[in-house]
Amino acid sequence: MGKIRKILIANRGEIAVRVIRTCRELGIATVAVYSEADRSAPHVRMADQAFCVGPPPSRESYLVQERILEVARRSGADAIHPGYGFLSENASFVRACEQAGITFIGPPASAMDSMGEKTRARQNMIKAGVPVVPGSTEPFATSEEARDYAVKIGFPIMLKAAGGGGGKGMRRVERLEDFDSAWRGAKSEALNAFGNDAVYIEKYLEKPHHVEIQVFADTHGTTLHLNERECSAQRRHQKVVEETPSPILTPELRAKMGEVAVQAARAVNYVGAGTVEFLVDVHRNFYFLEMNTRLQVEHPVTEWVTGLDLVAWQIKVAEGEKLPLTQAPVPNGHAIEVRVYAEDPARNFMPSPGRITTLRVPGGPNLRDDSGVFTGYTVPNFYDPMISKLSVWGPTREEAIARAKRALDEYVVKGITTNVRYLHAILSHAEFVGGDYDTSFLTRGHEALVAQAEDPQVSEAALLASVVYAYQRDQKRLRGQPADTTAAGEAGISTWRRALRHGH
Ligand code: MV4
Repeated sequence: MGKIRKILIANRGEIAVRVIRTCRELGIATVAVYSEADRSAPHVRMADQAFCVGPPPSRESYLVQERILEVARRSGADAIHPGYGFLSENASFVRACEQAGITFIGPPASAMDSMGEKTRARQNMIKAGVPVVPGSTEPFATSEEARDYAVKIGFPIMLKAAGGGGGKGMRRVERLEDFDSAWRGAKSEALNAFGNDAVYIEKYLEKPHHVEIQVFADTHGTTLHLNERECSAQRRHQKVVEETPSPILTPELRAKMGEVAVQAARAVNYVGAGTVEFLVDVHRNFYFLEMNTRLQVEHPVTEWVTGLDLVAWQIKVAEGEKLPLTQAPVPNGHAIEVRVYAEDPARNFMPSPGRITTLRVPGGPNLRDDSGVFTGYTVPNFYDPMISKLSVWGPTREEAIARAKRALDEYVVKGITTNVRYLHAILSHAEFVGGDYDTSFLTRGHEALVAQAEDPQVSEAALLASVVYAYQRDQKRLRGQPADTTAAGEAGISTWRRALRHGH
């Protein structure tokens, strides 16, 4: 507690840059850590000091607690901001910081313990009166017991790893005949991913929405929520597009879910920024899924509609300040974030690391580019290939979608392949535009979205036809005659004008 003067950012990429920016605004000095693959990374250039913490693999650098703490001590940092991923939800790291007398900017270790394991979290939430997906609260000792329980609650069911999240060790089981092989599969995958083969059972929810509530708590007894984020546009359990408000929430449901999320946070004595994830079913029942005890990737959309700097408030709460509000703010307008990845949608989203030879990022009003790259930068292949987050604000959802599409059109990235066109295709898809898209949207829409993401192939004949069309149209206009335009003709023109802008 007390004023923080120097923060070590135990992360890389766009989130390290994001945290450094706020520190600079608050007059707080910054210390970057980096692996040998990140010597020329933007966060290293932006921080006041930077220290190498090891070779490229994160297990040998960003994840080595002792190295990070040693840099904190050596540089005189009085606090550590963990970002997301890496050590951000590691309770033993929080305890090590405490022992070293360094403030961990995040919740107490005890809150992480309460939420870390899924079966424990479910038990704690039931005690707190928070609705959880119907199912067991303990892992099963034998496949026989598990099978009996599945029969009791009825198929389809979901086998889930108690130790983890993110879809690993998860199996949907439709019929009794499939149970035993699914059980073995879930167990071995769980053991592999989390070193823990404990598996429990939930009732399977059909086509749920993923809606999460941002919560915030200070050390003076205020715990509030900052509304929701709709995160149903996911691919293989990776979020691709996030927005707020959720198009499917009514003010009543928002208030109810917000209240329950605050209850969840209070039950574990939460402090700082956290997120309570819910599944919302077709009847708009909602169920606790898990709590993320960190700042999330998609926090900018919440910042857009609340006007708050969440990183600034994480720091101020860690300094012992009181939150500036005591109740959930009414969301102002609409915000959308898309995640720009160095990956190739046409090649099954294979990562596409390499040197960025040209980079032009979108600009203009109510638009934010949280980026961790620059022209000439080489995207290393050791880490998550997300290179930037584009987020926009608009008074309405419609305007926000139009702005996001306009912004994506302005991107020029050469040297590597990105998912920019794929993102544009999502924002143009009728189901997304309609607003009621569930977690199966990107799987169901896969073919169409990937096809649309292909660079338009302009044949020479089509190009010539389009030029003739444009010439005749413009000649008529110049003579003051009405030009009889056609939709196909106009579309042809925008196709090659767009190709020209992008330097094809
Ligand atoms: C579920 C579910 C349906 N029923 N649980 C996927 C990741 C993990 N965090 C929870 N997940 C799911 N759990 C029950 N009982 C469907 C999913 C799910 C999903 C959830 C959120 C976002 C995207 C998803 C995509 C597929 C499945």
